[in-house]
Amino acid sequence: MENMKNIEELQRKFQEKIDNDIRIEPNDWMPEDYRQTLIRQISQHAHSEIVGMLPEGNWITRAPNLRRKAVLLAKVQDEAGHGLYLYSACETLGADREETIDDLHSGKAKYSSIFNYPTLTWADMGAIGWLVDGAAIMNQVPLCRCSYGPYARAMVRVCKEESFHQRQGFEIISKLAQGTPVQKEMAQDALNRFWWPALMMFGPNDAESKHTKQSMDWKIKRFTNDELRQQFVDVTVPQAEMIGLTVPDKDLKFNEETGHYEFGEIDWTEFWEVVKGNGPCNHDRIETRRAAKENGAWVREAANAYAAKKKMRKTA
Ligand code: BYC
Repeated sequence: MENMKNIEELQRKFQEKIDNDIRIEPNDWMPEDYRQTLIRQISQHAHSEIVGMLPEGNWITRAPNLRRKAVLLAKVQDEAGHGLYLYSACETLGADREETIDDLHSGKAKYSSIFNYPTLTWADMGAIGWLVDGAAIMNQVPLCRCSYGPYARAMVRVCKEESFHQRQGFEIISKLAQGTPVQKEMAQDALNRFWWPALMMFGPNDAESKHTKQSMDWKIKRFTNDELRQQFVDVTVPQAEMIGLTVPDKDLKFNEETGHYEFGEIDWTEFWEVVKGNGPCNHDRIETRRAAKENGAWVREAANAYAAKKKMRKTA
């Protein structure tokens, strides 16, 4: 009885903090479901950053000039950094980093569907920066106000870097769109292939999203999947028009009354197939990550041996 009362009191204090927009910190009491929801979302987010290095990493050796190569290299390194902050944020909730990564490698854990599409041409580097990082910013800026402190703070830096990424992508795609007819065709083809997968990044429709309601109540999510998707479309369509590219959606039209673009139906069958592991690159992405872990085993062993030796010397 005493224990029940205690939990009710903790629950009340937790809710009071949420209601007053006071951050929940790692040592604060939190409901187990809140903790598990955060571990799920933050670890999936971390995996997305890490797997997200692969499609662009594929073009580092083939960037068209030194400047482009240096910028792309820096961007891919930033994604690695984002993954590491996020794994750390996840550890503050009591998750074991190695187990989390093993879940990715065994196919148990999800990561963003977008990274299961191939990068076929240099224009895809433009499309990814512009659309994928653009969608990531739209989703992540509100996460800077997430109720869990370490996640919210990690997002502040991540968003600053993502906006540089978005701009570098937009610069690549707009240069190509203003280039030779072949370059313009390449830019249009990249937009055609990445437009719909970028819209899918925001997750299922609100009616199908099983976590949104609870995550909004806990102020983990501040907007629904459909609200963010709409914001992204509203911002991105005029950018495409400005650089002379056509968004591949015959149903796209601006509604003067609502002030929003109406857009066509997303192919949800394709989305769920990719999420289930049946996208064009799912197998390849996971195999690459697994191989990276195996090939790096000697580095971890050497680092551990060095740390142990240092400790022994200190205690001797
Ligand atoms: N792909 O109830 P829902 C980046 C899953 S950017 C795969 O709406 P929630 C980067 C969802 O996990 C990308 N799975 O869930 C950019 C759930 O499955 P579980 C990463 C998806 O959590 C450039 C189920 O579907 N960004 O990193 O309320 C370069 C039902 O969905 C997807 C983030 O992770 C998807 N697109 O909302 C490099 C942002 N969508 O867990 C890197 C943080 C949904 O029940 N995450 N699912 O098995 C979020 O904001 C939210 O988790 C989501 C989904 C909006 C993604």
